[in-house]
Amino acid sequence: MSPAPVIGVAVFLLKGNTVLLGRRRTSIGHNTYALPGGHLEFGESFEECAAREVKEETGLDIKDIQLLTVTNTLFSEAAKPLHVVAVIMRAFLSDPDQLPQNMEPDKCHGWDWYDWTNLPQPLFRPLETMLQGGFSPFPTDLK
Ligand code: 8DG
Ligand code: MG
Ligand code: MG
Repeated sequence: MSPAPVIGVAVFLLKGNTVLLGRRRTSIGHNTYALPGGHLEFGESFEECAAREVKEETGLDIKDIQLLTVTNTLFSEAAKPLHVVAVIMRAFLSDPDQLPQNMEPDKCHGWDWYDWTNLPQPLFRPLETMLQGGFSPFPTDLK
């Protein structure tokens, strides 16, 4: 029997016209640039999961956490095929001077801010698909 779809939560952490991305060191999407995020735990709200995963992975504290959209991705080519519905959130730094740290170096090569008009390649496939569809995480008053 196929495994059930899982629920991910990923966060567009915005700073000016940049977003925080990290290059993955994981079987799914190895070496691609992805948002911080992880899997929803039992009983968590999307906002709680976003804040927890960003803190666990980058050490950063975030505020103004909002739901943006969802993605639906099948990684059928993976050694263990995965179907993930990712809840995509937006947030901002609680303290604009706080610097990202690579808290899980076994899972990520490191975090950095990337200009929205000059994103690194290759992007994690769910992210690439969103952007190809014209998605922007920026509030209209910041565009
Ligand atoms: P956890 O054990 O800490 O809960 O999970 P993780 O190791 O941090 O999980 P992850 O692979 O970073 O991400 C969670 C799920 O969300 C995973 O199945 C893939 C999916 N996902 C997307 N888009 C993105 C994205 O841009 N960033 C991240 N981190 N995950 C994403 O569909
Ligand atoms: Mg995680
Ligand atoms: Mg993660």
